[in-house]
Amino acid sequence: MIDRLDDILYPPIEPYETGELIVGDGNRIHWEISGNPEGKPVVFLHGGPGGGTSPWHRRFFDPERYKIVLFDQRGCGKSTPHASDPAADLRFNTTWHLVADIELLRRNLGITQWQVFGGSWGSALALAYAQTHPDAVSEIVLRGIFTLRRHELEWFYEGGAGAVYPDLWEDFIAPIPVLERSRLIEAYHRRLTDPDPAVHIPAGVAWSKWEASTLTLLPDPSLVDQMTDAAQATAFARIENHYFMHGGWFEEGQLIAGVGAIRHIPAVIVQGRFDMCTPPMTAWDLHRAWPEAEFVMVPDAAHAASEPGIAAALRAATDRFASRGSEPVVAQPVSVEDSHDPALVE
Ligand code: STX
Repeated sequence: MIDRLDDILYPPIEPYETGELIVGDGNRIHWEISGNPEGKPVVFLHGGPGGGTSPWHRRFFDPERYKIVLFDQRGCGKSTPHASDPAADLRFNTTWHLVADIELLRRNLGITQWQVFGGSWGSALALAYAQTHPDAVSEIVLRGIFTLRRHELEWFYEGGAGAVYPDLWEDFIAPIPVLERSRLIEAYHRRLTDPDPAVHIPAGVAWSKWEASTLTLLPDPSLVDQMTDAAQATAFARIENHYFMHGGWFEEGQLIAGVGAIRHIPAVIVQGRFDMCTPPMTAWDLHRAWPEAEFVMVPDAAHAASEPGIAAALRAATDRFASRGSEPVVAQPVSVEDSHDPALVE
């Protein structure tokens, strides 16, 4: 599927620098930088949570014009401890830990302001980060909008999307006894936290397979294979389920209610019409609350960033923003004589 993107995205590149950020609570965050060291900074926020970054994620950005930062959020990808390890403690893995990690990474890399690019869970994290640290954000590019409201979680994990994929839904509920099926996120939580691999691995694989098989408009066996590898699937399912058990540690509707803090930041919202994972209702609600952000509904796409129409819209957004200068927001000393602002004179 990704080879089909060769005409849409930038060519593959390698990072020029990588590192591990020690963020506390025993966690180490793996990060990398590619593109132009003098370019406009952008941070890529991956999905899931628990999905990790992939080399092709660098390809949404012009490597001549962007300094491209990718990192794996707590517990996944190359970050440690990996959540597939039953000893990994998820208590220190919450949205607000990740928001703090992003800010620590920005400061450690000596970046004043960066573009924030995130899809799916990455869109929720981008909104949470930008609303907490608006001065650190130059532009926002979002796709497949997900804000973890109760009805969004219920749509995908408690039955809604099963109306479109009844065959795959049967496989998703198969590990859960009939009497527990009225609360599937909780039933999965019990299995994913069970120390016995004979319990948590099949649960992790079934959870991840449901997601992997429903993200694209047309089946993508390579995505399903990659996401159902036992360690990857266990970590992904454990982290996602942990976040969803807690509603992402958001007040219901918090991310959409909070757009007032970021309305002044240039932004693009890209949404696939046939997104079964995060259906367009949420992108629409965000668009209504934030009409200043450019809104792009892709008519022939589902959820994944690898959907050709979505990838093209994302690249168009980053290309357009590449020519915006990143204005330093460091406060300049102002002397009283220079100032014509009466508030500063008094
Ligand atoms: N989870 C949606 C999400 O963020 C509810 C997501 N789903 N799969 C992915 O992300 C990857 C393809 C990045 C693994």
